Amino acid sequence: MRAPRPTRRSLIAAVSLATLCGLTACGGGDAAGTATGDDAISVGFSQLGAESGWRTANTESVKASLTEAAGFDLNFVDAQQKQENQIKALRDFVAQDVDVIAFSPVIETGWDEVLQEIKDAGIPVVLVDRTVDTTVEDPYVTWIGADFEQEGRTAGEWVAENAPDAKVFELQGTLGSGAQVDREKGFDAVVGDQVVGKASGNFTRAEGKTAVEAALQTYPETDLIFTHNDDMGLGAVEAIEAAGKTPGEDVRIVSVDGVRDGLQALVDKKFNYVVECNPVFGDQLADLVKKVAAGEDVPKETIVEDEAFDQTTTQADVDARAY
Ligand code: GZL
Repeated sequence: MRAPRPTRRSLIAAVSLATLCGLTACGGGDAAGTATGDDAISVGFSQLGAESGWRTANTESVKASLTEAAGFDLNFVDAQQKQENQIKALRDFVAQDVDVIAFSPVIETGWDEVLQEIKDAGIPVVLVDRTVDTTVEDPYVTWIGADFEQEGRTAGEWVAENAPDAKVFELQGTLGSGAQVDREKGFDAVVGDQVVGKASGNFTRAEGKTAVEAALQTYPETDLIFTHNDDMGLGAVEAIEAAGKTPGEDVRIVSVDGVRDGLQALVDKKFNYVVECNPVFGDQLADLVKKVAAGEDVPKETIVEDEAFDQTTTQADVDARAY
């Protein structure tokens, strides 16, 4: 294990400054500012998986922004929703001595050892999307993502307003993930007394369908499902229809994400309300990574703005969606 290198950031800052001088005063490099070879900011990115439309859109946004032309050397690794794969990738990034490590932790806990190893190596961490719960002091420089608890509250407020007598089944995301923990916290704070049962669909369509097939047997009084993401909600639609019921009517559906398929379900009257969780923040991430690599100050957190959609959403709105 190498001793911590407190001057790492100043070293990167010096290299960045030299590169800038090279590009301006000495005519070195590419006039467009494309980093060449050693000047590029090497980024190790551990993406948790490809479990949902949201994740796919997020990955596309990250890859579209952290490009070679923009000055990055991106090593992007998909963990197939397995924490052990993320931990291996993070250790590989340390061995590669990347300039910055970015990752979206599949669950909040279990990162203490590897985060300490990264800290000891003097590599700054940018936390993306999901959150961590760790004993490591000051484990990351900055986090960019959505306010999951507010998303849950917004969904709960719609239910309180539009379905105050509903018997709610809560279809939860990956148990122990920041998105699941905080969406549940926000929703239950508003209408927890209406929740008759909960189960996880692990943020996937197939597991969401399976969970709702069981829920409709266990909680036959269910007439509203709060799903932590659109993909599980679309699985719920299949389960509700298989049970001979009409989604959006017999069993209303309140969802989170706002991917195109989720908004299409709104237009098709199978979803009733969708709280957006915007995955397209690659440009903001790229800006944060550049500043972190240069040792510049960055905010501890950047909240990605969300909105919400009801059944007044039109087909034109859906067709115009970026993701
Ligand atoms: C939210 C993100 C969640 C999405 C799901 O920012 O972490 O993970 O809501 C995805 O679709 O699986």
